Amino acid sequence: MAIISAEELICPIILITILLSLYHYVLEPAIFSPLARIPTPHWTCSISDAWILYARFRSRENRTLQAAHAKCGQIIRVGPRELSVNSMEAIKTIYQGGFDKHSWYAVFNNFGKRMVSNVYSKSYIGASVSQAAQSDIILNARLLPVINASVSRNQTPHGIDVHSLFCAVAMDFISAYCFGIRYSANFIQNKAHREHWLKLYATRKGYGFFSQELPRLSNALGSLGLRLTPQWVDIANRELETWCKKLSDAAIRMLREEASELDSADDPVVVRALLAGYEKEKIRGTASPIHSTNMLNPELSIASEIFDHVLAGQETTGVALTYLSHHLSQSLDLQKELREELLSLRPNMTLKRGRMAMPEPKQLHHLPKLHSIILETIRRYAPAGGPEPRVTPFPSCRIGQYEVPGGTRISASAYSLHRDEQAYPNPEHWDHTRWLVDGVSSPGQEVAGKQFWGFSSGGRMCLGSNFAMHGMKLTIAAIYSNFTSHIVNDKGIEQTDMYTGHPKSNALYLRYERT
Ligand code: HEM
Ligand SMILES: *[C@@H]1O[C@H](CO)[C@@H](O)[C@H](O)[C@H]1NC(C)=O
Ligand SMILES: *[C@@H]1O[C@H](CO)[C@@H](O)[C@H](O)[C@H]1NC(C)=O
Ligand SMILES: CC(=O)N[C@H]1CO[C@H](CO)[C@@H](O)[C@@H]1O
Ligand SMILES: CC(=O)N[C@H]1CO[C@H](CO)[C@@H](O)[C@@H]1O
Repeated sequence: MAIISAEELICPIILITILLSLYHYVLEPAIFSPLARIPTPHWTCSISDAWILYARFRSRENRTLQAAHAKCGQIIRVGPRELSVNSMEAIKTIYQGGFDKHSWYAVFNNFGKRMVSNVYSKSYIGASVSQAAQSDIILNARLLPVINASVSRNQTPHGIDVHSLFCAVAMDFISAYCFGIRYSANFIQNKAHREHWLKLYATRKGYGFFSQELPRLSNALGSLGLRLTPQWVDIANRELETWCKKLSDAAIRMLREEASELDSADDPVVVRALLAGYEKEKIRGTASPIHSTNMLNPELSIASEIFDHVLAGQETTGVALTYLSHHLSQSLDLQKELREELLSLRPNMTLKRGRMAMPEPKQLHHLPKLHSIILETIRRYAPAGGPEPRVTPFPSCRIGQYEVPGGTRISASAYSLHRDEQAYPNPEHWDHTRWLVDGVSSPGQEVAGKQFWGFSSGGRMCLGSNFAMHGMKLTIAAIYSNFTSHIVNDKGIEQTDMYTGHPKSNALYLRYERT
């Protein structure tokens, strides 16, 4: 029997390894994979993620993808195992079809989402006495006095930074609904705390790239002691989480100790729903493995679920209110039209001896102009406009004319959908009349008729869409029933190309005037 030398053995192994790698990394993805039939915006896309990662790293993803769709069609391949789509038909398959969220969303927890979706429904919010009482306090006792004071002090050479103020309004609304007004953030009045919080938030936000796009590389380097994300990002994260946990624990304690005698504004609606959800699972003993780890520490699970709501609901809503005010401030005629509509509320929201009446939600949601300017703002400046990645199910599925294997990352983005020329002629132009048919918009019908996707769609769409719409309508109605706004300084108002696109300057300075 011939003895094989080490050399003779190693050579074929190397050769086989090279051939297998060539097949696995080049031939299979570029030629044999079913994905090979799908157009690519760049020749490297079928064998490498470099093209799309580079766009992401440079924060140019939205415009890059939009241009790619314009060039190559509605379904394109942007990486060896990644597609981007830009049609309502594909969206129906993917999002309404319940494809799983990609692990990219690891930043979110969402174990308890199904326990609280009820309290975020439109009918629940509209009927909630607690929400109404909280809105009354936030608008009457916090927001309007701040705006009114900016008028009186005539501190107008600089105006007031409404972007920061609107992020505060959003935080106050969401934290009051979660924790009750007593433990809500009072960012509207407490400017120093607000600015500190927003700074921590901005710190954490800029550093998602490595952990989200290259988790394995990040972890591998991390175990060698090399960090791709600076330590102060972790420190900022810990501080934000600790802040949220403290408020959440306080709300839980309040519920346990004073449950029966709580004021309606103090009721922590979301905490209450989550607590009840965990109690129910404990009794039924039906907890899944994920949930049973949560059961061991429900306080921590509740805080971390709510942390998602706070992070997802604050800047998005703030951005929408900022761009909306920016457009209104450019047209006194539009402000006048809107005010006329607002004055039709019964009772109306004008200030009487320093207070205004709160509107009935039903009436508020039937104001076509108010509805249309909000929709148009979210269309043109989708606050969460970036791709929403999902994963195709195994073994495969059909997207358009293509058979797509399971495990493929696939996304659509509001940024591109909202710029489809067919659905929205002259898409860069902000024009609320797109949503008015014969002067009447049909709240609730917009999704069927148009490519509106600002809150995504399907089972994993935005949890807080109704809450956001409600809060934004109340805020705009309260302000424009009583004040007129003018731009003082809008330098840097252009939106950044990020998952949550905000004004480049992170600011907008307006001056308010009593009407
Ligand atoms: C104008 C304001 C807002 C916009 C434009 C917006 C938009 C979005 C979008 C596009 C998504 C991604 C959905 C997907 O991946 O398919 C999302 C997710 C989410 N949003 Fe909002 N959002 C807003 C306000 C809020 C508010 C006020 C809350 C408060 C509860 C909230 C809570 C969430 C949560 C928890 C998720 C994750 C849902 C899940 O993973 O199942 N959002 N939002
Ligand atoms: C608004 O309501 C007040 C009562 O709160 C009323 O006096 C006033 O006339 C109303 N304004 C308009 C324009 O309807
Ligand atoms: C607005 O400011 C004026 C003083 O300039 C004050 O008399 C009035 O009570 C204030 N209204 C509110 C709602 O704060
Ligand atoms: C304080 C204040 O600005 N009040 C105004 C509220 O709005 C009505 C009409 O829109 C004015 O008449 C009030 O002066
Ligand atoms: C969120 C968003 O719209 N970001 C950017 C997308 O690309 C356009 C066009 O290049 C930019 O102007 C936006 O700021």
